[in-house]
Amino acid sequence: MNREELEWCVSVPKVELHAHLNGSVRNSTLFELARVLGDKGVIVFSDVENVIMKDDRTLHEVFKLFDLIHILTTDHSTVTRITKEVIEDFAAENVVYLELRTTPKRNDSIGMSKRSYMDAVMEGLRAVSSVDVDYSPAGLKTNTFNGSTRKKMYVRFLLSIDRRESTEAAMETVKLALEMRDLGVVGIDLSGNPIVGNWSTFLPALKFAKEKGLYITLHCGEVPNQEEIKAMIDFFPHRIGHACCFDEENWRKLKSAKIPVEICLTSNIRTETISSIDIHHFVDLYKAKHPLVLCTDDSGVFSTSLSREYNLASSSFGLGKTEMFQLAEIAINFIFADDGVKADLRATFEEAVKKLN
Ligand code: 6MZ
Repeated sequence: MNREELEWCVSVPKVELHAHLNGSVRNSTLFELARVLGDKGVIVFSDVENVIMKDDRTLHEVFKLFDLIHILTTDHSTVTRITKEVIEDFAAENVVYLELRTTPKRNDSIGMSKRSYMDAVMEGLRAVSSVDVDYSPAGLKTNTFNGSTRKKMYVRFLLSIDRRESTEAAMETVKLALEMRDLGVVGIDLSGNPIVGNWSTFLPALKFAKEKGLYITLHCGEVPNQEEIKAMIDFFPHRIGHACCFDEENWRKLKSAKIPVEICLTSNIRTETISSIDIHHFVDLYKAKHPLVLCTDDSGVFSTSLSREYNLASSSFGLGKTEMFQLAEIAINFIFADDGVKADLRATFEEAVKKLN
């Protein structure tokens, strides 16, 4: 990786639309948490260390890793800590608009409800100190914003439904999202192990969310389940993630529906969902001018960053600086926020282009 090119990618303002909170935790934080639980005898530290350090994982192994990460992170104070760190890490990458997604978790044994989990997330957001964060759709709530000249970042939340969940649990997540709208929750994501669960289980909750005006993004086509892919496109979500294993017919459908695709290059390669970067569907979508946005997915788990994803796209697909800047800027069109936010972001990019040239 060329250092000068990577630094340039860092300096470009960027929009991140597909980042899972627990997949974006720093390795150093995971080790620290594992050490504490190891000392308490809850886990064996060396086992955890080996699992976290492993570089290439199949998609199946990734979900086993998430179960481990959740053991380390799922109490209120840790959720607050990782939220603060993850937002600050994205800010350091020059991400000017972040949609962070997470699965609200209920754990009766520690008195955690989906709501209290999200309250802990919100506390983490309010604790961010390296940048001013605008997190309210009404533009009213910020951490320190007024009159400040510090760097500013927009943060919005998507609540994830895990494919292991029941219809009732999915519905609870949607109701929670509606309750938390003025705290920056803008939509719903469907994620989790793609070989688990059925589309029909989640459809009632997703339909309800859409009717109530929440934005919807779906993990779609991480495995070649063409029937599900077709049903998902017919649902017409506002965006989809991945889109790796489409047959020709579904590919045509996606393109004519013009549903924006969140592309996660490193994640797809590391999990072997796509066998090699030079056959990645980014190229086809990019050439067709299909709406797409580069994203990290799980920057901690896959040891990447948004700048690295841009750098990888540039080196793999031969895109120059003008194309890369345009790619970053065009992502504004696909965010789940109002025209005021979009206009403000466009102004940020206009300023940046003057400095970069
Ligand atoms: C599908 C994924 C994922 O929600 O606990 N998640 N789901 N495909 C992926 N690609 C590799 N990466 C992450 O963050 C972790 C959760 O996000 C989903 C999984 O459900 C995982 O448990 P949160 O913050």
